[in-house]
Amino acid sequence: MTTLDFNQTFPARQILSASSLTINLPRPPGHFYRHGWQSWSPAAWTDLTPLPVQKPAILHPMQVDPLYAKEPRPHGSWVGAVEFDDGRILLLGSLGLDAHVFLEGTKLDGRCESGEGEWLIAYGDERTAFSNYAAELGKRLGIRTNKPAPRIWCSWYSLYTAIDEKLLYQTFDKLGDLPFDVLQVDDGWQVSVGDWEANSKFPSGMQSLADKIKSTGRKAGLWLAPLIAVKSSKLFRDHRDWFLRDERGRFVSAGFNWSDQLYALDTAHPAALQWLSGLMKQVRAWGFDYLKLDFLYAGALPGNRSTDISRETAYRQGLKVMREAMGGDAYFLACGMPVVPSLGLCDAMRIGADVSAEWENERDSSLLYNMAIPGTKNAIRTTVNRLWLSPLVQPDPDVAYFRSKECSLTAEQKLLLQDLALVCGFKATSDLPQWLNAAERQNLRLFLESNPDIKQISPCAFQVDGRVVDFGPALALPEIPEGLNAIQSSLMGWLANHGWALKINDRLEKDALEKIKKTL
Ligand code: 9PG
Repeated sequence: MTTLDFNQTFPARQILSASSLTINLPRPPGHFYRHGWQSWSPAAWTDLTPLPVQKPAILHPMQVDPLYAKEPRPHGSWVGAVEFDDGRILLLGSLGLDAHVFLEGTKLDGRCESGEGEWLIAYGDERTAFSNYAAELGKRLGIRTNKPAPRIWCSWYSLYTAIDEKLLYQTFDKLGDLPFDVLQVDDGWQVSVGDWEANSKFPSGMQSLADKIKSTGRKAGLWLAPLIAVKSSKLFRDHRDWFLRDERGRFVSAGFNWSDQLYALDTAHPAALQWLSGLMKQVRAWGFDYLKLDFLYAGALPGNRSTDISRETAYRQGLKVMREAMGGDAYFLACGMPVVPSLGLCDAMRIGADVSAEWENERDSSLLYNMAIPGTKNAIRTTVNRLWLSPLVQPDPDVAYFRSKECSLTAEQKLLLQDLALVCGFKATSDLPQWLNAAERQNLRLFLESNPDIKQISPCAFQVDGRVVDFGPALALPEIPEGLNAIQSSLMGWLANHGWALKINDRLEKDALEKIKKTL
């Protein structure tokens, strides 16, 4: 246990080793930088007002670090920072895999979950402090590859799981000569979550799908969620012993999605690791060179593992095995991944929540107080607050929208998202060519061809070819529900915490999607 008293003469950076570290502040700070655990978990500067616990609890393992989901103190995974009246910040950042930072009154506390670890304490202006932190993380975990980010068309944000071979082939043809480097098939091709084989909507199989994409002159991309499975999958039925359990022997929940309960692979289990390696080799052999590996947080959930290593170490071991098996020449985008333990092993990282064709959903953001759930405002807020990761890994802000069909984003909101893609240097869309009018298709082409000059002017404002783009106004937090809204919020939280309610919601979304699909 190490204790320090903060004073104005603190060095710009110092590194210490400690299992727990407390910095006494002279008075409570104005703001705290919260850093969420995985891609979708919110990252934001907040004041010190306690925030409501995000709802529904059934999604905690899938959206935040479940160990800290109900933490009443301001909290950050690996890193936290406080801002003083003069605008300077004090950052406390772990250089290990398993630490958390809390603010309790005037104490900034860092805690390792197991054993001792190194810490960086940085004091000064925000951009310098975070860039010092990134540099130290990079020295220990590795920095970004020099592979340029490909320009991607991804099937998710238009067709969702309603993809099939015929529709995708048609879409690939209609993309014509739009300058994409990768056509990426997202969720919906697999037999089941856990069984990574082509389902009946892809009768020609996965190799043909990759061949079709390659015949258009692009690389083939594929989405998989290798660290989770549903109970009905063959993987789960055949290998129950590969799945993570709690101290009472019950399977650990990895959240709820696809109208089903999710379970987590134990990446400390040698046979599970071997299976992961085989899966990556299989996908490469089909011809996919761009892999979006998703729901990766599951590998780092708390539980009893088959060998006695920390959850983050077990996760990193699983990720290493997959990286080695896919080969260094594959482009690896990590998604839904715990941030720090993934550094140095992937080419790109999704650093925010999913976007959606809607700016903000009142029910989700305010009533459920859920900043991890898909929504463009949630995505922008977290991504902008994680841009300090850029020197370490290619940031993925998720797709941009150009269409007006099936999209309620205003022109300004679409432009903000496009500008964020330019700032990140990662360009992707899911817009169906069938949905774009001539002007929108031309905008998309110009976006894909552009190579703007980007200059950062403050933590959340940039010059893009001389034009000022300020993300600041988009970073506000949702309103905390009060009075009648608080009652409605409790009710909604209770309802959304039930599998049957989520299933009804999924059914309604699926029906709406089928209707849309019929118009294509
Ligand atoms: C496929 C999708 C897409 C997408 C991924 C991921 O918190 N949530 O409820 C939540 C659900 C789904 C989700 C993200 C968050 O989407 O980010 O790009 O690949 O899976 O199922």
